[in-house]
Amino acid sequence: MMLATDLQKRFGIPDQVSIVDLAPDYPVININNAHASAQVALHGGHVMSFQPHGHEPVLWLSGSAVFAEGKAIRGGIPVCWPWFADHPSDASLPAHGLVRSQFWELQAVDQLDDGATQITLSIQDTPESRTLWAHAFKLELVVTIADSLRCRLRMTNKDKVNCDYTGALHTYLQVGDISQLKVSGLDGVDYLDKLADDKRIQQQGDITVDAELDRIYTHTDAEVVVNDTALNRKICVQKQGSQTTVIWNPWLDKSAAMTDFEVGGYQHMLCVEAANAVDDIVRLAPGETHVLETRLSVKK
Ligand code: TA6
Repeated sequence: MMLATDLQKRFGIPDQVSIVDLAPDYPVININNAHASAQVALHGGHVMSFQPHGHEPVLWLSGSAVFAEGKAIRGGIPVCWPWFADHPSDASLPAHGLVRSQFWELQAVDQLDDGATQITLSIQDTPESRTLWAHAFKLELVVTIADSLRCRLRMTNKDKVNCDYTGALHTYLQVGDISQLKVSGLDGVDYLDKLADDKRIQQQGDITVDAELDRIYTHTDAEVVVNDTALNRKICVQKQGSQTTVIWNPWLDKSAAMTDFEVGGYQHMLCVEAANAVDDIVRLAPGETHVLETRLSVKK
């Protein structure tokens, strides 16, 4: 992987994009354009923060997050791939796949005509990755920072055989107060309750959160609106290439058991994840691509 100093020389844009080491050999891209500020780590292809000018941060990032190779960053938008949650048949493999805990390559930094900044990162198979997932692949993440945040995860099957995978853009939204939250857009949609042996339940009305909540909403491409009453704003989460939406808050006990989850952080976050999971499995023939996209915007 290139050093931050070399990345800065090649990709830096004065007054808009700089690349520095957040920790030794741990480069991050700092973006500040006319619309917003953001930070993206090469580790995990991980959007860590996004804040449109004049708004509160949109993404939650744990104050106890660990910035070290092999450890997924707690918060922001982890890229879960090529499996969502636990590996379907081998519990010894890491949860949420391989790529959120590996360094990606920075491919491009572009200024767009409307003043947005577009970052392209990629990762592909290695001899090591093929021992854990026996396919040749190329993943590209294109992050567009404007007054909204758009993340497009493009998977290309570089293998000679079909490949099946699941995954998610595991977005941690920042909210003023979880107990004053209403989430709309999933009324009438069935979900699997991960806290009740995957019992299938139909959502009635808005979602409110007053305890641990871990739900996989299926067969839905709906926009989700998080009514963040405490901050007097609405966060809109749109998606493409996904029929599954995951809503998660670990609440007190589950978050206290995670050393990288800052104490009390559960009161200020909610995961709203654009996913391909459960029976929403992506099957690609050799050379085929699939794009999973999430787009975040804020309204006062
Ligand atoms: O997306 C929800 C979930 O699958 C939860 O079950 C919980 O495990 C969460 O992801 C976080 O997983 P992680 O491996 O990042 O601690």
